[in-house]
Amino acid sequence: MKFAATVSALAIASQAVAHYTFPSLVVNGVTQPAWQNVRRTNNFNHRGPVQDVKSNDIRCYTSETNAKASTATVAAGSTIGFVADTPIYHQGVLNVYMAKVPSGKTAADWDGSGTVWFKVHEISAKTDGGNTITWPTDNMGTVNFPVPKSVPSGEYLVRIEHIALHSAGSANGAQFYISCAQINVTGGGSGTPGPLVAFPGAYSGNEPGILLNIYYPIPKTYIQPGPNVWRG
Ligand SMILES: *[C@@H]1O[C@H](CO)[C@@H](O)[C@H](O)[C@H]1NC(C)=O
Ligand SMILES: [Cu+2]
Repeated sequence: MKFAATVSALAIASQAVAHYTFPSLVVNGVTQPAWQNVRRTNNFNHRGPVQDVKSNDIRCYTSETNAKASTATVAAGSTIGFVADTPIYHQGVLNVYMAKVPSGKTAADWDGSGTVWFKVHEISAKTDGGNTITWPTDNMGTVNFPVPKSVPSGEYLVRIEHIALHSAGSANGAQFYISCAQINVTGGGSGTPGPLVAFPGAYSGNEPGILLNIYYPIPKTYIQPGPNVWRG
């Protein structure tokens, strides 16, 4: 009995601290050092989430660090990725967005404001009409995705978000684990990425994929937050 009580106390403690960040970019198959190409986020120590979708931290979560990173060169059409410091722990879904740096700015000095972000990747929940809901991001340590082949060449911010939904049944309960990388795309095309959204602005917090109880009743379907993926 004593042993069981200790084990469950430990399980609760590890649940409380088991947050995560996405500090590393994968470029040409090589995982770069933490916070080299990714702007160091406010939560680099405590690793807690953003829960206010209307705050500026919903964009890159750098209001306290004001961090800049070094810009990685990547070819259009190639695969890049983010690596989590701890495999994704909470049940949830994932999106990756990009935003082109406006002329006159660099990825290192641009804040990503404006209606400029398009989605390039998503990993949603799997549902079957109400019997089960499963989470393909569970235990994922690396999130790979293609830089669309026809994206115009130039510098971009790349923003990953994992939306943890275990407490999403009440307002501001969903937890956003976010970071932004800086890349320079070479060999791009003449595509027109879209639809474009702003952060904050993309989410109201009331979306059926953000404000929901994932446990009971089991959702019949799941609607991924944000615009459709632009594939170039
Ligand atoms: C981005 O790539 C272009 C083309 O190779 C190069 O001219 C430019 O200097 C690069 N910029 C950065 C910040 O790496
Ligand atoms: Cu957590």
